[in-house]
Amino acid sequence: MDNRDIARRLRETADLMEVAGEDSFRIRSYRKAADAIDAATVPLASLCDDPRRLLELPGIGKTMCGHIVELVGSGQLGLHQELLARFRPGMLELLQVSGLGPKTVALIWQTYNAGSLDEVEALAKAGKLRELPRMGAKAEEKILRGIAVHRELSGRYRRDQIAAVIELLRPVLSGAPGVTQLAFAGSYRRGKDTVGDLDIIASGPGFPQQGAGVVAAFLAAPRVDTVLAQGENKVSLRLQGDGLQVDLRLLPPESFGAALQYFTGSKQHNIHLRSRAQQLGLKLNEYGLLRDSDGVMIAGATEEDVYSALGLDYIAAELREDAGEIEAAASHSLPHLITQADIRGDVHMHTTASDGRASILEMAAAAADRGYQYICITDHSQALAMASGLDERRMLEHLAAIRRDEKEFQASHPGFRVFAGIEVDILSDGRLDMADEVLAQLDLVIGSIHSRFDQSSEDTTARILRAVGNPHLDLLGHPNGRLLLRREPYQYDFERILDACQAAGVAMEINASPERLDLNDVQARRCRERGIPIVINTDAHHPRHLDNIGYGIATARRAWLEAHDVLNTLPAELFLSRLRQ
Ligand code: DGT
Ligand code: CA
Ligand code: CA
Ligand code: ZN
Repeated sequence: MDNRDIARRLRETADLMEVAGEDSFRIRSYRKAADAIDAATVPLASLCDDPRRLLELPGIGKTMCGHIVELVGSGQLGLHQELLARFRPGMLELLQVSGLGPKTVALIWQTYNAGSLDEVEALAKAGKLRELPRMGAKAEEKILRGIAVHRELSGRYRRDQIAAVIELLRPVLSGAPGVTQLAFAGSYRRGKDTVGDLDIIASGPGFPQQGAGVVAAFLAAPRVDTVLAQGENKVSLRLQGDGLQVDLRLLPPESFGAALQYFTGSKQHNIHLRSRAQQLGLKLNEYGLLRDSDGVMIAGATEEDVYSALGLDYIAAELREDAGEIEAAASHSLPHLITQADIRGDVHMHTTASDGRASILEMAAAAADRGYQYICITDHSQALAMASGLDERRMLEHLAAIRRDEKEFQASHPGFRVFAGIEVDILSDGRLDMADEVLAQLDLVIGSIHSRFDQSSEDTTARILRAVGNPHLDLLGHPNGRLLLRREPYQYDFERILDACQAAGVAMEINASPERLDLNDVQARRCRERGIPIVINTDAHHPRHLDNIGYGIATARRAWLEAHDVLNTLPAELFLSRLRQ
């Protein structure tokens, strides 16, 4: 059980206690402990042998210490199970619906004895929720929308969750008897921001008949919960914890490329490709590309062979959505997609000056280790009090510290630039949360929305337009404010914002955090078409978050972006000169 799981279980316990109407002081101690665990830098499981070390963490007292030891030891928490037994199993899912906090859930439970998604949805549709105290037709409608969104999102997973599973399975499968090639396909390989299930292709001589070894290794892999299906060339499993489904398919080496192509999809891309094959007198399936006339296989071992035999340039997996890529491959006009190696600097990150975990110098060192030539430090402004955002006085001190630390860092890393910037809040009326005189002294000003997500589309559009109108703003940070699988984007007129950005020379961010991926692929492609520059940032709050850049690159590739569409592929001085003048 990792820190994230422990924190989640404690938060769920707090929510369930709240529904049960327990003491608010006690409830708060569970939430505080969960926050402390999220912030902890060591795995708690490693401290459980010596519980005194657990007690040293802020916010962890005797009770929490006991809970953590219990969770790490047994994977369960008695109190959590007791509470759940009092309600319905669906209660936890209900609590995840946006617009349904523990207080509302408690009220619904006490009044109607309803505790599942279906029950609450039925009540809302019957107009029963608006009759409750402090509720109304609007709140009821919001709950209905929340339930619909939840249904749509549940059963999907963020890319970092899938990456963790791949890290677990790759060594198990690649080391299994007979395996010569292994690939992770499906929507994950296409770089989609969320993934429904994980598709794996394994090949080796004589597979699938000779594949018993890899099937055995798969079944014995860590985290396997149940076997959903097992056939001659396919095994499907469900994993413990998040319930992810994983499909493994076995094929002989001569079919590996065709299978990888087929199971990478997308379905629409495959349908288009098959019809092209038919026109050429060929037949394409997961085993190979065959000649209609005599059934002879003309390609199949590699994807390159398959595309080439269809008269197409190789199409990168991220482009395979039937969004013009097949036509472009036929006319040799595919984009030369950006790669991670093109990125020369990361210019959105936080330090201990606001809510980051590391110092300026530690972030610089981590970036230099990753081969970058520059970074920009962009801590929060004061409106984000929770993140101890900076006011003007503290920003000026921080600016001086950044300039000092840059000099110090350059002694060991000549030429490395540490730019000074800010992620300034765009206030609800569109003003920036920092005096212009201070913004004027910074190298980069990122404007982001962190509050009042509920404004109307008109108000949010006006809000962002006013922010873009501030001559100091260089970049719009995570322009949709979505949190994948948790919070919907705020609504606004995207095209009008693009008009304004284009006129003012303001760039748009692809925030590479796997919880955001914001801009999304479709919007970023629109920016490329409009000539609006993109910056890909990790928004790191910890040195290791710098590794998230790959998620942003995948989104950029899905958006058909080339290196020259992205400002932070430029050397430091050119990067600065290309920001809004
Ligand atoms: P997901 O898992 O919902 O995020 O999306 P995918 O794209 O990974 O979809 P999945 O797992 O159902 O199937 C993997 C790939 O297999 C899919 O991208 C294309 C291929 N595939 C699956 N079913 C069909 C089908 O009925 N026709 C065709 N042409 N391809 C299919
Ligand atoms: Ca899939
Ligand atoms: Ca699948
Ligand atoms: Zn932000």
